[in-house]
Amino acid sequence: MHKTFSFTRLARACALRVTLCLLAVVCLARAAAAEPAQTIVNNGDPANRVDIVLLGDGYTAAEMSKYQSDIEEFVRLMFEQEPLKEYQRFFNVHRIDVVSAESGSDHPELGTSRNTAFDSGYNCSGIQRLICANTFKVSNVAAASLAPAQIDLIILIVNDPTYGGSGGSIAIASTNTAAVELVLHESGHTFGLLADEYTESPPACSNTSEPVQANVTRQTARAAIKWNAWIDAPTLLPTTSTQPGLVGLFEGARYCTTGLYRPTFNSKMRSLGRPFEQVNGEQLVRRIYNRVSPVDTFAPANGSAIQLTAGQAQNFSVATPAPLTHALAVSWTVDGQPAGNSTSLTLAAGTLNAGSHTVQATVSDPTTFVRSDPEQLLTERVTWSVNVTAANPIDGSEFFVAQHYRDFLLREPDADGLNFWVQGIESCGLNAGCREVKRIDTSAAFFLSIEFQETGYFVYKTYKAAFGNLPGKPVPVRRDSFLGDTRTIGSGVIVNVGNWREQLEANKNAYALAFVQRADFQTAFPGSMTAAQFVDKLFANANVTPTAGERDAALAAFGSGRAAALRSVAESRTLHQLELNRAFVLMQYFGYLQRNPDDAPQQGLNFDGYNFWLGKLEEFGGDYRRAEMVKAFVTSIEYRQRFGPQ
Ligand SMILES: [Ca+2]
Ligand SMILES: [Ca+2]
Ligand SMILES: [Zn+2]
Repeated sequence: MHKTFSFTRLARACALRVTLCLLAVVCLARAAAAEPAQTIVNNGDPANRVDIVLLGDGYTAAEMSKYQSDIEEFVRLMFEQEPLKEYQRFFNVHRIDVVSAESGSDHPELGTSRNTAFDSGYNCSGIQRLICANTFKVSNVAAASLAPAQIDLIILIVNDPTYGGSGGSIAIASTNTAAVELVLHESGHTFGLLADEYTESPPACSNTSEPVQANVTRQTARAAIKWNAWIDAPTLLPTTSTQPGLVGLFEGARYCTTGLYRPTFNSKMRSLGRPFEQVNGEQLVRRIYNRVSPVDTFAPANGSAIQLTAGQAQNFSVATPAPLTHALAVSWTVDGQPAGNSTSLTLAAGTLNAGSHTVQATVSDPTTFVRSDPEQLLTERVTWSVNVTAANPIDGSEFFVAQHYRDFLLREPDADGLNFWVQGIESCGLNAGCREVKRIDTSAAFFLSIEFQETGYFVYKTYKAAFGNLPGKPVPVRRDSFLGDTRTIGSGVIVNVGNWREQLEANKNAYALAFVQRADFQTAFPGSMTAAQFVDKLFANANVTPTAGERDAALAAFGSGRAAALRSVAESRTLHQLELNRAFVLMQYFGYLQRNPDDAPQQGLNFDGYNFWLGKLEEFGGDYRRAEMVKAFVTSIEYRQRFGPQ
């Protein structure tokens, strides 16, 4: 039940607050003793809640149970109204039990007085319904009985059913239930920093500058009105409608009949018994968030960077206060990428590259009570920095890629190339499946690269043509020979850098020239051989039936010398295709495992492993992905143990 009271009485009650404060300051009170205190509504840590403190005046020892039920009824009525209803869990309520010698309150207008704890009395300054009390004593008792964080708003309940009360730093209300309205209106001033919306003065009208309060303006242009977000396009400005709850621009506010405007035709800041309405409600929610962070707690506690090793998982969480009918929104990012919307996030460090990462939780209130939040009071961010150390450095993208340059191209990476391949893997973000595929493709790309095909594979094919497979083995070259020769050919060559083609060509020519002068080559290919004998023996060693064009090309090259003919055969298309899968498998051993296929730890020191993978690769037509060959090598214990614990 609410009554509507005259504007004049409200105006004078508000104006008198100033006088009451001055009186309080000059009253020197003795240090108050602590009184029994009860937390009757506990919604969380007072550090992040608005704490209302209620005290009573004029309650005798015999009336303490009435006091308790009066307080409960007062709190119930207070939180019946929006936006306090929706945000009631953002408040704690504490009751301090102070016993008065006598029951009731002073009524000077009736000539009655009572001996009470806080000296309350009606007819303050000659206004019958204005109740004053020793507010200095009230705040001293509160300060002595509760912790500072538990005291955000103080309300004194006077044990007298006659309607009355007052505002100010401490709100005062009688037990008349209509007094709740007065306290809510006064809290609109003290807590919500809202202006009166009525026109009666005193105080004197002042409309020459823009008011600071959220609910009064002198602006009439739609875009300049501070509550513009609430005004529907069809609403005419200034607004003359009397429709309740319609937001517009209503002339007459803050003691002025003209020149200042209010958001609605009527509201609790204009007359008691009305709702706060949208614009005042929005401001009250912002003011609640001015005291209450959208983040109650978060874990891990922020401090120095969180240290993780690859493979470890770390849980992050935030706890938020809970409005009555909706939840706060949580969104997570990892390195700026969306990572979830629940109140917790499990970060699997295995999906992160070694190095620094940022995890952030953004908590905000999507409430329809607030349309404008310029200070971002309804949003809070928590940021963690996470430092991931690869348990095995090969799990780090940069290390992994750089190692491929060393293992397959036998050189340190160039910056552009390294960056290209690392970015390729990192573009997967946290997607573990994507990262695995990219790592495998990146790895295979080194075998398939022009640089490797023109150096390492050229060496392989040269050996194959010159001598065929090694005696009793399915491969033509041992790793130590291969490495030395590949270094020679690759010397000074970085594909796409400088005159790499000319350098490569010169290296290959020099290599072939030196190769045909080797003693073992000269023994196998006596100088007396004709061009046809020479060329046919090379193709035969390679187990290749050349096309007519390939044989003609090799014979023609012989005219320039035996080295040119060797190159011609080694680089023939048929030989290239025939040996590709075999060389691919052999290079897995040379590059990843740094050994020959039949070296320890190969069981039996044979080519069973090599033959197995060659069979797989051929079964899948050379598709290393479906054969899962590269994957098997890069995830093998033997490979990983080269770099760290597996
Ligand atoms: Ca508090
Ligand atoms: Ca008294
Ligand atoms: Zn007021």
